[in-house]
Amino acid sequence: MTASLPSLTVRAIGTRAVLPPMRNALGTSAARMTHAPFVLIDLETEEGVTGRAHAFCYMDIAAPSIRRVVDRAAEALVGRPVQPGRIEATLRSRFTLLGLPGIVGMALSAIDVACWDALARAAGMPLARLLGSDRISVPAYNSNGLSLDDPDTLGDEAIRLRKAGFDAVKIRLGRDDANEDLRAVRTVREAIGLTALVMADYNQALTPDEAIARGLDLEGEGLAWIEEPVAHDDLPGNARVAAALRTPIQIGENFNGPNAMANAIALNAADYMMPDLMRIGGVSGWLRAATLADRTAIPLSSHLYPEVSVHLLAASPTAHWLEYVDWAEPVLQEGVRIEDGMARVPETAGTGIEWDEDAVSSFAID
Ligand code: SMN
Ligand code: MG
Repeated sequence: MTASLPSLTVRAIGTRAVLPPMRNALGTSAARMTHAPFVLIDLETEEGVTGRAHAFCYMDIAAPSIRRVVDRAAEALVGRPVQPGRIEATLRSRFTLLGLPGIVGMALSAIDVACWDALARAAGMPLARLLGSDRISVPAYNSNGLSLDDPDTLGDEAIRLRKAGFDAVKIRLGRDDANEDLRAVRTVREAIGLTALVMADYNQALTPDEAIARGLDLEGEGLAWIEEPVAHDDLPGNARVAAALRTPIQIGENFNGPNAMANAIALNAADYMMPDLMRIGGVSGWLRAATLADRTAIPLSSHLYPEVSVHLLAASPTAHWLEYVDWAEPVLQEGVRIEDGMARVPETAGTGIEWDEDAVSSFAID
Protein backbone atom coordinates (compact mmCIF):
# COMPACT_ATOMS: atom_id res chain seq x y z
CA MET A 1 0.00 0.00 0.00
CA THR A 2 1.14 3.55 -0.63
CA ALA A 3 2.86 5.21 2.30
CA SER A 4 0.77 8.32 2.67
CA LEU A 5 -2.96 8.72 2.27
CA PRO A 6 -4.66 12.02 1.45
CA SER A 7 -5.78 14.16 4.35
CA LEU A 8 -9.57 14.44 4.47
CA THR A 9 -12.10 15.39 7.15
CA VAL A 10 -15.62 13.95 7.52
CA ARG A 11 -18.28 16.63 6.95
CA ALA A 12 -21.44 14.51 6.84
CA ILE A 13 -22.64 11.00 6.03
CA GLY A 14 -25.85 10.72 4.05
CA THR A 15 -27.89 7.54 3.59
CA ARG A 16 -30.67 6.53 1.25
CA ALA A 17 -32.43 3.23 0.66
CA VAL A 18 -33.49 1.81 -2.71
CA LEU A 19 -35.32 -1.30 -3.85
CA PRO A 20 -34.67 -1.88 -7.55
CA PRO A 21 -36.06 -5.00 -9.23
CA MET A 22 -33.60 -7.80 -10.01
CA ARG A 23 -33.28 -8.66 -13.71
CA ASN A 24 -33.27 -12.36 -12.73
CA ALA A 25 -35.14 -13.33 -9.58
CA LEU A 26 -32.97 -15.37 -7.22
CA GLY A 27 -34.38 -18.47 -5.57
CA THR A 28 -32.01 -20.04 -3.04
CA SER A 29 -32.62 -22.80 -0.51
CA ALA A 30 -33.05 -20.03 2.08
CA ALA A 31 -35.24 -17.40 0.36
CA ARG A 32 -36.53 -16.13 -2.97
CA MET A 33 -35.76 -12.54 -3.98
CA THR A 34 -37.21 -10.44 -6.78
CA HIS A 35 -35.88 -7.05 -5.63
CA ALA A 36 -32.50 -6.01 -4.24
CA PRO A 37 -32.64 -3.69 -1.22
CA PHE A 38 -29.60 -1.44 -0.83
CA VAL A 39 -28.56 1.30 1.55
CA LEU A 40 -26.51 3.91 -0.32
CA ILE A 41 -23.91 5.88 1.61
CA ASP A 42 -22.41 9.26 0.70
CA LEU A 43 -19.56 10.27 2.97
CA GLU A 44 -18.92 13.96 2.32
CA THR A 45 -15.64 15.56 3.28
CA GLU A 46 -14.66 19.14 4.05
CA GLU A 47 -12.31 18.95 1.07
CA GLY A 48 -15.22 18.41 -1.36
CA VAL A 49 -14.54 14.74 -2.14
CA THR A 50 -17.44 12.31 -1.55
CA GLY A 51 -16.87 8.62 -0.83
CA ARG A 52 -19.62 6.16 -1.71
CA ALA A 53 -20.69 2.68 -0.71
CA HIS A 54 -23.70 0.42 -1.18
CA ALA A 55 -24.79 -2.17 1.37
CA PHE A 56 -27.02 -5.00 0.16
CA CYS A 57 -29.59 -5.58 2.93
CA TYR A 58 -30.98 -9.03 1.97
CA MET A 59 -34.43 -7.90 3.25
CA ASP A 60 -35.99 -4.47 2.77
CA ILE A 61 -36.87 -4.34 6.48
CA ALA A 62 -33.15 -4.20 7.31
CA ALA A 63 -32.58 -0.94 5.42
CA PRO A 64 -34.01 1.49 8.02
CA SER A 65 -31.97 -0.15 10.80
CA ILE A 66 -28.72 0.02 8.83
CA ARG A 67 -29.43 3.68 8.04
CA ARG A 68 -29.99 4.44 11.72
CA VAL A 69 -26.72 2.80 12.71
CA VAL A 70 -24.89 4.85 10.06
CA ASP A 71 -26.63 8.03 11.31
CA ARG A 72 -25.60 7.29 14.90
CA ALA A 73 -22.03 6.48 13.78
CA ALA A 74 -21.90 9.74 11.83
CA GLU A 75 -22.50 11.67 15.05
CA ALA A 76 -19.13 10.37 16.27
CA LEU A 77 -17.30 10.99 13.01
CA VAL A 78 -18.18 14.50 11.84
CA GLY A 79 -15.07 16.66 12.06
CA ARG A 80 -12.77 13.63 12.36
CA PRO A 81 -10.06 12.64 9.85
CA VAL A 82 -10.92 10.05 7.20
CA GLN A 83 -8.57 7.42 8.59
CA PRO A 84 -10.23 4.01 8.27
CA GLY A 85 -8.24 2.40 11.09
CA ARG A 86 -9.07 5.12 13.60
CA ILE A 87 -12.69 5.30 12.48
CA GLU A 88 -13.02 1.54 12.85
CA ALA A 89 -11.60 1.65 16.38
CA THR A 90 -13.97 4.47 17.38
CA LEU A 91 -17.04 2.77 15.98
CA ARG A 92 -16.24 -0.71 17.25
CA SER A 93 -15.92 0.68 20.72
CA ARG A 94 -19.14 2.68 20.42
CA PHE A 95 -21.24 -0.28 19.23
CA THR A 96 -19.53 -3.10 21.08
CA LEU A 97 -22.19 -3.54 23.78
CA LEU A 98 -24.90 -3.91 21.17
CA GLY A 99 -22.69 -6.36 19.27
CA LEU A 100 -20.88 -6.04 15.97
CA PRO A 101 -22.16 -8.88 13.75
CA GLY A 102 -25.16 -8.39 11.52
CA ILE A 103 -26.74 -5.03 10.85
CA VAL A 104 -24.23 -3.04 12.94
CA GLY A 105 -21.29 -4.66 11.19
CA MET A 106 -22.82 -4.03 7.76
CA ALA A 107 -23.28 -0.34 8.58
CA LEU A 108 -19.73 0.00 9.89
CA SER A 109 -18.32 -1.86 6.88
CA ALA A 110 -20.21 0.45 4.51
CA ILE A 111 -18.69 3.48 6.24
CA ASP A 112 -15.25 1.91 5.87
CA VAL A 113 -15.82 1.35 2.12
CA ALA A 114 -16.96 4.96 1.71
CA CYS A 115 -13.82 6.16 3.54
CA TRP A 116 -11.54 4.17 1.21
CA ASP A 117 -13.45 5.39 -1.83
CA ALA A 118 -12.98 8.99 -0.68
CA LEU A 119 -9.26 8.41 -0.07
CA ALA A 120 -8.73 6.83 -3.50
CA ARG A 121 -10.69 9.61 -5.20
CA ALA A 122 -8.65 12.24 -3.39
CA ALA A 123 -5.46 10.40 -4.36
CA GLY A 124 -6.67 10.43 -7.97
CA MET A 125 -6.31 6.68 -8.45
CA PRO A 126 -8.49 3.58 -8.67
CA LEU A 127 -8.84 1.86 -5.29
CA ALA A 128 -6.90 -1.16 -6.62
CA ARG A 129 -3.92 1.06 -7.47
CA LEU A 130 -4.08 2.76 -4.06
CA LEU A 131 -3.84 -0.73 -2.56
CA GLY A 132 -0.73 -1.43 -4.61
CA SER A 133 -2.17 -3.52 -7.46
CA ASP A 134 -1.35 -3.14 -11.12
CA ARG A 135 -3.74 -5.87 -12.33
CA ILE A 136 -6.18 -4.75 -14.99
CA SER A 137 -8.75 -7.56 -14.60
CA VAL A 138 -9.81 -10.55 -12.52
CA PRO A 139 -11.72 -13.75 -13.47
CA ALA A 140 -15.47 -13.43 -12.92
CA TYR A 141 -18.40 -15.83 -12.86
CA ASN A 142 -22.02 -14.99 -13.55
CA SER A 143 -24.09 -15.47 -10.40
CA ASN A 144 -27.29 -13.82 -11.62
CA GLY A 145 -29.71 -16.69 -11.53
CA LEU A 146 -29.88 -20.47 -11.92
CA SER A 147 -32.26 -20.59 -9.00
CA LEU A 148 -33.99 -23.55 -7.42
CA ASP A 149 -36.38 -23.71 -10.39
CA ASP A 150 -37.56 -26.55 -12.59
CA PRO A 151 -34.29 -28.03 -13.92
CA ASP A 152 -35.76 -28.04 -17.45
CA THR A 153 -35.72 -24.23 -17.50
CA LEU A 154 -32.08 -23.89 -16.49
CA GLY A 155 -30.35 -24.81 -19.77
CA ASP A 156 -31.57 -21.74 -21.69
CA GLU A 157 -30.86 -19.53 -18.70
CA ALA A 158 -27.30 -20.87 -18.38
CA ILE A 159 -26.62 -20.18 -22.07
CA ARG A 160 -27.92 -16.64 -21.64
CA LEU A 161 -25.75 -16.08 -18.56
CA ARG A 162 -22.69 -17.39 -20.37
CA LYS A 163 -23.34 -15.26 -23.45
CA ALA A 164 -23.02 -12.16 -21.27
CA GLY A 165 -19.26 -12.78 -21.53
CA PHE A 166 -18.58 -15.41 -18.86
CA ASP A 167 -16.84 -18.78 -18.83
CA ALA A 168 -18.31 -19.70 -15.43
CA VAL A 169 -21.76 -19.63 -13.79
CA LYS A 170 -23.16 -20.44 -10.34
CA ILE A 171 -26.17 -22.67 -9.76
CA ARG A 172 -28.21 -22.80 -6.55
CA LEU A 173 -28.84 -26.24 -5.04
CA GLY A 174 -30.70 -27.69 -2.07
CA ARG A 175 -33.92 -29.13 -3.46
CA ASP A 176 -35.62 -31.71 -1.25
CA ASP A 177 -34.92 -34.30 -3.92
CA ALA A 178 -31.17 -34.72 -4.48
CA ASN A 179 -31.87 -36.28 -7.91
CA GLU A 180 -33.52 -33.05 -9.04
CA ASP A 181 -30.38 -31.14 -7.98
CA LEU A 182 -28.27 -33.60 -9.97
CA ARG A 183 -30.56 -33.15 -12.99
CA ALA A 184 -30.23 -29.36 -12.66
CA VAL A 185 -26.41 -29.54 -12.62
CA ARG A 186 -26.37 -31.86 -15.65
CA THR A 187 -28.79 -29.64 -17.56
CA VAL A 188 -26.58 -26.60 -16.99
CA ARG A 189 -23.40 -28.51 -17.83
CA GLU A 190 -24.86 -29.83 -21.10
CA ALA A 191 -26.06 -26.35 -22.04
CA ILE A 192 -22.83 -24.47 -21.50
CA GLY A 193 -20.32 -27.15 -22.51
CA LEU A 194 -17.40 -28.88 -20.89
CA THR A 195 -14.99 -25.94 -21.03
CA ALA A 196 -17.14 -23.67 -18.84
CA LEU A 197 -17.06 -23.89 -15.05
CA VAL A 198 -20.07 -24.49 -12.83
CA MET A 199 -20.06 -23.43 -9.17
CA ALA A 200 -22.84 -24.72 -6.85
CA ASP A 201 -24.29 -23.06 -3.74
CA TYR A 202 -26.43 -24.82 -1.10
CA ASN A 203 -26.86 -21.78 1.16
CA GLN A 204 -26.38 -23.94 4.30
CA ALA A 205 -29.26 -26.30 3.48
CA LEU A 206 -27.72 -29.63 4.51
CA THR A 207 -26.46 -31.53 7.52
CA PRO A 208 -22.82 -32.65 7.26
CA ASP A 209 -23.91 -36.26 6.58
CA GLU A 210 -26.31 -35.13 3.85
CA ALA A 211 -23.64 -32.88 2.38
CA ILE A 212 -21.17 -35.75 2.16
CA ALA A 213 -23.73 -38.09 0.60
CA ARG A 214 -24.91 -35.50 -1.92
CA GLY A 215 -21.38 -34.30 -2.57
CA LEU A 216 -20.22 -37.83 -3.39
CA ASP A 217 -23.09 -38.15 -5.89
CA LEU A 218 -21.94 -34.90 -7.53
CA GLU A 219 -18.25 -35.81 -7.57
CA GLY A 220 -18.36 -36.82 -11.23
CA GLU A 221 -19.94 -33.56 -12.41
CA GLY A 222 -16.74 -31.51 -12.29
CA LEU A 223 -18.14 -28.71 -10.13
CA ALA A 224 -15.64 -25.89 -9.54
CA TRP A 225 -16.75 -25.79 -5.91
CA ILE A 226 -19.58 -26.64 -3.53
CA GLU A 227 -20.52 -23.54 -1.52
CA GLU A 228 -21.93 -23.41 2.01
CA PRO A 229 -23.22 -26.99 2.09
CA VAL A 230 -23.90 -26.80 5.85
CA ALA A 231 -24.51 -24.21 8.59
CA HIS A 232 -21.84 -21.53 8.20
CA ASP A 233 -20.89 -21.60 11.89
CA ASP A 234 -20.56 -25.38 12.11
CA LEU A 235 -16.85 -25.24 11.41
CA PRO A 236 -16.13 -28.87 12.41
CA GLY A 237 -19.04 -29.96 10.18
CA ASN A 238 -17.67 -27.95 7.28
CA ALA A 239 -14.23 -29.46 7.89
CA ARG A 240 -15.69 -32.98 7.84
CA VAL A 241 -17.39 -32.31 4.50
CA ALA A 242 -14.26 -30.72 3.03
CA ALA A 243 -12.15 -33.71 4.09
CA ALA A 244 -14.62 -36.22 2.63
CA LEU A 245 -15.01 -34.68 -0.84
CA ARG A 246 -12.62 -34.16 -3.73
CA THR A 247 -14.74 -31.25 -4.96
CA PRO A 248 -13.45 -28.11 -3.18
CA ILE A 249 -15.67 -26.60 -0.46
CA GLN A 250 -16.16 -22.84 -0.54
CA ILE A 251 -17.36 -20.81 2.46
CA GLY A 252 -17.00 -17.26 3.74
CA GLU A 253 -19.95 -15.02 2.90
CA ASN A 254 -21.02 -15.32 6.56
CA PHE A 255 -17.63 -14.63 8.16
CA ASN A 256 -18.26 -11.79 10.58
CA GLY A 257 -14.86 -10.17 10.58
CA PRO A 258 -11.41 -11.59 9.76
CA ASN A 259 -11.20 -13.50 13.06
CA ALA A 260 -14.06 -15.71 11.90
CA MET A 261 -12.02 -16.51 8.82
CA ALA A 262 -8.95 -17.22 10.95
CA ASN A 263 -11.01 -19.69 13.01
CA ALA A 264 -12.25 -21.40 9.84
CA ILE A 265 -8.69 -21.67 8.53
CA ALA A 266 -7.48 -23.10 11.85
CA LEU A 267 -10.06 -25.88 11.60
CA ASN A 268 -9.51 -26.57 7.87
CA ALA A 269 -13.20 -25.79 7.42
CA ALA A 270 -12.96 -25.23 3.67
CA ASP A 271 -10.65 -25.35 0.65
CA TYR A 272 -11.65 -21.93 -0.69
CA MET A 273 -12.91 -18.77 1.03
CA MET A 274 -15.10 -15.89 -0.17
CA PRO A 275 -15.59 -13.10 2.37
CA ASP A 276 -18.45 -10.66 1.95
CA LEU A 277 -17.36 -7.02 1.89
CA MET A 278 -20.04 -5.93 4.37
CA ARG A 279 -19.56 -8.78 6.84
CA ILE A 280 -15.76 -8.96 6.76
CA GLY A 281 -15.33 -5.31 7.75
CA GLY A 282 -15.23 -3.35 4.50
CA VAL A 283 -11.96 -2.71 2.68
CA SER A 284 -9.99 -2.74 5.96
CA GLY A 285 -11.41 -6.12 6.97
CA TRP A 286 -10.88 -7.49 3.46
CA LEU A 287 -7.20 -6.55 3.52
CA ARG A 288 -6.74 -8.57 6.72
CA ALA A 289 -8.63 -11.49 5.21
CA ALA A 290 -6.43 -11.31 2.10
CA THR A 291 -3.33 -11.49 4.29
CA LEU A 292 -4.72 -14.55 6.10
CA ALA A 293 -5.50 -16.22 2.77
CA ASP A 294 -2.02 -15.41 1.48
CA ARG A 295 -0.30 -16.90 4.54
CA THR A 296 -2.24 -20.14 4.19
CA ALA A 297 -2.37 -20.21 0.36
CA ILE A 298 -6.17 -20.23 0.31
CA PRO A 299 -7.73 -19.14 -2.98
CA LEU A 300 -9.80 -16.02 -2.20
CA SER A 301 -13.03 -15.13 -3.99
CA SER A 302 -15.52 -12.34 -3.38
CA HIS A 303 -19.19 -12.32 -2.39
CA LEU A 304 -21.49 -9.76 -4.11
CA TYR A 305 -20.38 -6.10 -4.55
CA PRO A 306 -18.47 -6.76 -7.79
CA GLU A 307 -18.01 -2.99 -8.19
CA VAL A 308 -15.78 -2.81 -5.11
CA SER A 309 -14.60 -6.42 -4.96
CA VAL A 310 -12.93 -6.15 -8.38
CA HIS A 311 -10.47 -3.68 -6.82
CA LEU A 312 -9.96 -5.83 -3.73
CA LEU A 313 -9.38 -9.07 -5.60
CA ALA A 314 -6.96 -7.26 -7.91
CA ALA A 315 -4.98 -6.40 -4.77
CA SER A 316 -5.27 -9.87 -3.15
CA PRO A 317 -2.28 -12.22 -3.58
CA THR A 318 -4.44 -15.39 -3.78
CA ALA A 319 -7.27 -13.85 -5.86
CA HIS A 320 -9.51 -16.55 -7.31
CA TRP A 321 -13.02 -15.61 -8.60
CA LEU A 322 -15.15 -12.47 -8.58
CA GLU A 323 -18.86 -13.13 -8.02
CA TYR A 324 -20.68 -11.00 -10.59
CA VAL A 325 -24.24 -9.94 -9.82
CA ASP A 326 -25.94 -7.01 -11.56
CA TRP A 327 -28.24 -6.14 -8.65
CA ALA A 328 -26.93 -2.63 -7.98
CA GLU A 329 -26.63 -1.68 -11.64
CA PRO A 330 -30.11 -0.11 -11.90
CA VAL A 331 -28.94 2.66 -9.54
CA LEU A 332 -25.36 2.99 -10.88
CA GLN A 333 -24.15 5.07 -13.79
CA GLU A 334 -21.90 2.18 -14.78
CA GLY A 335 -21.56 -1.44 -13.74
CA VAL A 336 -18.51 -3.68 -13.87
CA ARG A 337 -17.29 -4.31 -17.42
CA ILE A 338 -16.94 -7.96 -18.35
CA GLU A 339 -14.79 -9.10 -21.28
CA ASP A 340 -13.78 -12.68 -22.10
CA GLY A 341 -14.67 -13.95 -18.65
CA MET A 342 -12.72 -11.21 -16.89
CA ALA A 343 -13.98 -8.21 -14.89
CA ARG A 344 -12.06 -5.02 -15.73
CA VAL A 345 -10.65 -2.94 -12.90
CA PRO A 346 -12.05 0.57 -13.53
CA GLU A 347 -9.50 3.25 -14.35
CA THR A 348 -11.40 6.11 -12.73
CA ALA A 349 -10.41 7.37 -9.29
CA GLY A 350 -11.96 5.58 -6.30
CA THR A 351 -14.15 2.51 -6.77
CA GLY A 352 -15.82 4.06 -9.80
CA ILE A 353 -19.24 4.05 -8.16
CA GLU A 354 -21.49 6.94 -9.22
CA TRP A 355 -25.22 6.93 -8.51
CA ASP A 356 -27.74 7.36 -11.30
CA GLU A 357 -29.70 9.97 -9.36
CA ASP A 358 -32.91 9.63 -11.42
CA ALA A 359 -32.90 5.87 -10.79
CA VAL A 360 -32.13 6.37 -7.10
CA SER A 361 -35.19 8.65 -6.85
CA SER A 362 -37.44 6.24 -8.69
CA PHE A 363 -36.41 3.18 -6.61
CA ALA A 364 -36.25 5.03 -3.26
CA ILE A 365 -37.82 3.44 -0.16
CA ASP A 366 -37.99 4.73 3.41
C1 SMN B 1 -26.50 -15.37 -2.05
C2 SMN B 1 -26.09 -14.09 -1.97
C3 SMN B 1 -26.98 -13.07 -1.64
C4 SMN B 1 -28.27 -13.36 -1.38
C5 SMN B 1 -28.68 -14.65 -1.45
C6 SMN B 1 -27.80 -15.65 -1.79
C7 SMN B 1 -25.58 -16.51 -2.37
C8 SMN B 1 -24.35 -16.19 -3.16
O1 SMN B 1 -25.21 -17.20 -1.23
O2 SMN B 1 -23.31 -16.60 -2.74
O3 SMN B 1 -24.47 -15.56 -4.21
MG1 MG C 1 -23.38 -18.19 -1.40
